[in-house]
Amino acid sequence: MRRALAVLAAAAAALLAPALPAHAAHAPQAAQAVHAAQAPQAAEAAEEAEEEAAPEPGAARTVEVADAAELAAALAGAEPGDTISLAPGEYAGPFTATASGTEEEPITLTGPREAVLSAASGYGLHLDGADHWTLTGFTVSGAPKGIVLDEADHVLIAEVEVSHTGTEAVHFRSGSADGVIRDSFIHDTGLTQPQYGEGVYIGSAVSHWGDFGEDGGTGPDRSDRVQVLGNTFGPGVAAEHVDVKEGTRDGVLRGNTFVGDGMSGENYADSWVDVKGDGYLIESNTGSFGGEGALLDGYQTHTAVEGYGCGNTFRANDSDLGGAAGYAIHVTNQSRCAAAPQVVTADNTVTGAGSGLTNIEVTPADPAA
Ligand SMILES: [Ca+2]
Ligand SMILES: [Ca+2]
Repeated sequence: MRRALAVLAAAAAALLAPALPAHAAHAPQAAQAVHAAQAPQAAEAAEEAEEEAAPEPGAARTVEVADAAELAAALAGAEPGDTISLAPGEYAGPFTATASGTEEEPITLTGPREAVLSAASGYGLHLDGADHWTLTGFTVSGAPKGIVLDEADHVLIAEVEVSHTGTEAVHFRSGSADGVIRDSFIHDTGLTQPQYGEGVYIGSAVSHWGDFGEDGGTGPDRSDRVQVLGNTFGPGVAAEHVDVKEGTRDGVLRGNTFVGDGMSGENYADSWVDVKGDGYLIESNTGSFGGEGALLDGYQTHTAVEGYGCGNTFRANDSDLGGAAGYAIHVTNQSRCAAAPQVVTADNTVTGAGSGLTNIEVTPADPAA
């Protein structure tokens, strides 16, 4: 309603606008009179009306939706503090949100696992410039891409299930910083393009910085400080479970479970995690492999762009490579990281790896950690 009024007001303003400069130029007295009439009582009244229109703290709305049209309308009309609540059922998308919440009043989209978003084309759910959202509980299944964030900061994704995607399941892109995905279940990805079937994709490859990078595409995609916590990946994740792209930094991967069966091996996708960003902490994750697929190593680090892919720390990860030929933690670029070497501490464990724990010197575990 408010949106419709705003559109009408904008249309009216557009119609009147051409007349205003002439009016003001040729009738200074009239303009002055209008100004005098409006101030100060009218201005005060307008201010009061504005205050009344703003949602009161604690008076947040809950919008119940039960079909695709209602969900699309709720997303389009979302305001800070809203909770959009999905009933169990099928929601055929694609769906997009562009409104932002605030730090104090995020916008929440929530539902049970039996609320299933899908899309024949595009993304199951696209947060496009939509900051401060919380996504909880529901499922995205059967979409070319699952959940995609562009320029969407401070988004929390919790306890969702994402599966049966054509390419990647969840993508933090176009400088979508300070996001968290936790306690979620991601499996059966890359059904149409296994080489791009990542579980969680952080940032963009250098070949896509032109589309998604900072400074008009001349710099990296700074989807920084993303935290991936306590999720279960696989089986059936066709590319890396977490692909950390060059130019991103300071994220955390902690407490995740990686089940490597179903990895395609295409486009070098042959490890649970691939780290090409900087300053990541990869800690207390558990990985396994039952022999179905192309897993080579558990974790790999790479320098995809000179100067990136360094200063990452691997701590207390347990890796069962199920007879795969590689390392639990394969640091391929230590010689290019003299200023900020990768660190692999002695409390990482490995079984079933043809080459052992790691190819670099292990650092004593911090007894305080
Ligand atoms: Ca990849
Ligand atoms: Ca690889």
